[in-house]
Amino acid sequence: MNAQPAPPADRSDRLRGAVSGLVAAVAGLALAELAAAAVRPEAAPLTAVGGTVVDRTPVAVKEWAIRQFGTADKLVLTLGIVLVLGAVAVLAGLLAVRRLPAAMALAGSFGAVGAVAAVSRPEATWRDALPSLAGGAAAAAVLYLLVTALGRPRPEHSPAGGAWAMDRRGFGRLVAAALAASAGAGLAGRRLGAFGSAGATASRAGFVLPPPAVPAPPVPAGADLRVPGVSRFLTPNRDFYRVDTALVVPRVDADTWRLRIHGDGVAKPLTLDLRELLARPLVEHDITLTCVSNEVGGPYAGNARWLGVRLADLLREAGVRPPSQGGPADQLVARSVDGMTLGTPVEAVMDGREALLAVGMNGEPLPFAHGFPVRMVVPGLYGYVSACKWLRELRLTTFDAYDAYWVRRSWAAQAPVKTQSRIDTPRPSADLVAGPVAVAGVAWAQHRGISRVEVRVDGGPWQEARLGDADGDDTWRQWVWRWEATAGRHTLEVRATDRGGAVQTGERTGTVPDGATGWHSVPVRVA
Ligand SMILES: Nc1nc2c(c(=O)[nH]1)N[C@H]1C(S)=C(S)[C@@H](COP(=O)(O)O)O[C@H]1N2
Ligand SMILES: [Mo]
Repeated sequence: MNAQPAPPADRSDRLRGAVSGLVAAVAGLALAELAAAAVRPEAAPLTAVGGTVVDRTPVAVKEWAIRQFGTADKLVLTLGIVLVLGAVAVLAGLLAVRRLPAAMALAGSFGAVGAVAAVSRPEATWRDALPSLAGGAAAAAVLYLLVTALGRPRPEHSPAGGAWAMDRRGFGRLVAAALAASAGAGLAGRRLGAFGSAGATASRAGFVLPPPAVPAPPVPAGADLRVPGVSRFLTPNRDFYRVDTALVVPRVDADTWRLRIHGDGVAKPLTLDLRELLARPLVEHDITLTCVSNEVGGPYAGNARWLGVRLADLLREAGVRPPSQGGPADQLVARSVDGMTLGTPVEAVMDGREALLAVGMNGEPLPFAHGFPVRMVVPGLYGYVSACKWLRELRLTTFDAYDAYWVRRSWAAQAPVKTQSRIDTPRPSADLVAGPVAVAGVAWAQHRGISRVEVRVDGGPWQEARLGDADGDDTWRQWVWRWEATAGRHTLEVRATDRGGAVQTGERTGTVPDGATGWHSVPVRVA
């Protein structure tokens, strides 16, 4: 405190201070959201700070968060940031009652934190600082208004002797006005945001998938065993898992989209727009996509019918040769519009497998969340080393010369998919009745194929499951095993064998650095 100590704050002062701080924060955020809708969605402070946290979170914490919260991890992250912001807002409000300038400076400096985060995001320009700066200034201004306008010292009316006796009704009105203005700004931001992405939305709505020059054969009738509780053979787009670092889904306008192909050994660099890309023959192919972050038995796997251009053909057109034919580049680095980088072996992309630049997913243009307008899909590789969504650049380089995003965060540079199998039914800890029980699920070993699935009960002998028909080697396979369940507690386990004869290892490892191994095991109770 300074030379003229203010009288001690009483409870209502503190309450008013805390409320003022929170209202100021809400107002600041709302204005920032509105401004971000005008600048670009990624520049919103919560999004920018959230993105920075995502990029800087240690792998162990991130894996823990994915385990705990699954696909809701982004929501949890945003809530966490909101909580921290709320706590600081309350502190700033308490401070404001006694030292208003310091509290305003605190509010402003929080805006500055958002601004620094925003300009440090991939593809950001200095304009990205504006929403946060405006938000910080608005928060400081609202704090000032709330704390001063009704804070005239009126000691004679204040039996408690507090210097900041408050006119409750007036304060309440001011708070209500600030909140109403914030809600208005928030709504306007929404509207403006939708307007900003209207071009992208229209470009997707108007996008008619061209017919494939090479259609995929129909899925064999017996691929889907139709056992209740088992994942459908083709995953509907709305159920397809989503894993990415984007806190706001990029909405790319197909009409202005461009793809650039360049780098080491690219004799003829290319820049293509969508029409030029689609002038090439389109291939349709069924591929199961899996995430390296998937725990044994986890949900991050999906199977879709993709439509796209053969990546190998496009690379050859650009003059690229794979390392086995003397090409200088062994890594293909895909970059997305949101600055994500994924490194794929050039050899794998050009070895004859159906590596695609996909535009279609299960007969629809890619959903925005899955990479509209163009993404990569490569059979046999985990998503983080192959499946770049919202693709915008392909650069040829070497693994020695460049580490992609996840490789800088302790994941392996090379990550072929590991053979895995999952029990979809019965669910863990299910209560069953003695008698026949269908134990069933899926197994995958993309680009090698699945030749056998076995199940065992309580560590007993392995028993062969019946397989669904194979739809090529790049997709998962369903399996079912009929169990004569007996009363008691039991543990079911599953393992798969690929077409090369390699049996899925039972050794339990975590997801880092190149994918989990071990057998999925499900405890059940039989009455
Ligand atoms: N631009 C971009 N592409 C990305 C990612 C990402 O974070 N950003 N995540 C990758 C990862 S880790 C996986 S597993 C797949 C998931 O694709 P999906 O969300 O369509 O299932 O996308 C890949 N492509
Ligand atoms: Mo992933």
